[in-house]
Amino acid sequence: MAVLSKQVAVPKSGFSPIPVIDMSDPESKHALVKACEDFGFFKVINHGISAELVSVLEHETVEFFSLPKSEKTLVAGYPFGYGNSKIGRNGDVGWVEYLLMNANLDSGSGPLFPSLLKSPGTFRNALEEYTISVRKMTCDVLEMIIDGLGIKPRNTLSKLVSDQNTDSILRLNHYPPCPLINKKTNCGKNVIGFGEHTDPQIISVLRSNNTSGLQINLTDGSWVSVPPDHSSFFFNVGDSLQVMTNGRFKSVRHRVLANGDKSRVSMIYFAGPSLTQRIAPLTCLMDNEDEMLYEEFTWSEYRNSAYNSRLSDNRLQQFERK
Ligand code: GA4
Repeated sequence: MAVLSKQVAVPKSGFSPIPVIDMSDPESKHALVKACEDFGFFKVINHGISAELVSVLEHETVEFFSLPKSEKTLVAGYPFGYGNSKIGRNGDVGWVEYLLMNANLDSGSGPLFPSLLKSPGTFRNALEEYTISVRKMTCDVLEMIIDGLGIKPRNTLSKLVSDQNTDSILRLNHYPPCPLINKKTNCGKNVIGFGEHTDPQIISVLRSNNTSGLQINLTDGSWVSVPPDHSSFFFNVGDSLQVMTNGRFKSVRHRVLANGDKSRVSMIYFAGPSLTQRIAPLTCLMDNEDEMLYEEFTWSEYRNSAYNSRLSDNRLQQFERK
């Protein structure tokens, strides 16, 4: 029975400050807004995404990363394609290999990343189906946020992500077990899988296997480990949503630490608007006496400036109003 299989919004064991949002409960909208204000981060349960679909995509992802390096590098490229250790083009490195793809299904170009796969196969279908499902869930979450903020229309944010020209990205990450960890020479230091950063887009949606590594930065500057949960999705507020809420929502700094024993596999959907979309505080959220904290910009301007920055840079700083 569906009711019996429903997950309950309580952490399984131990204390974790990560807010848990139950998508089957419309009242979650208040907790959702609070999570975006306090953490810029939350976990979503009862999301309705097929566990079977997720497990097929995870399986295909593991198969892809198991290919010999010579085959994977056939699809290396920038910004989209296979990458190993190097993140972006400004000198950032991490203990990670990845596949970055355009996730705009309406672009008319057919498959997400046509040159990647030799034949239209299970991997491509899983990528497409996963993107469709995650985009739908993202729109539901964004509409719940708008309800929680008490503004109208409901699609104020979701329309940006479902726009025909949405500039969204799908990222598959593989963090192999790192032999440097637990060795005497390492002196117990952390090995960075993916360095600390905020995401430039509106909102990002992460799903991983059950290997730990993800950490978020709290407002007091401390790092908190996010207990992995392969059946849930983790959302983080991006820089663009921080601007659209005039700083009310926090674009959370996060990072991934490498693991000494186990592989971590994650898939992240970065929901971005169209290139021409104007990013500015939503007037319906502003009171008369509120000052705009940011200069307005288009997503294309912000994306260009982000791609010319280093991972850990504070990318919004140059758009702050003096
Ligand atoms: C962070 C969020 C996404 O993973 C990403 C990253 C992008 C990349 O990997 O090429 C960037 C990074 C991300 C922001 C600053 C620049 C660009 C690496 C980097 C050093 C795909 C994105 O959109 O911005």
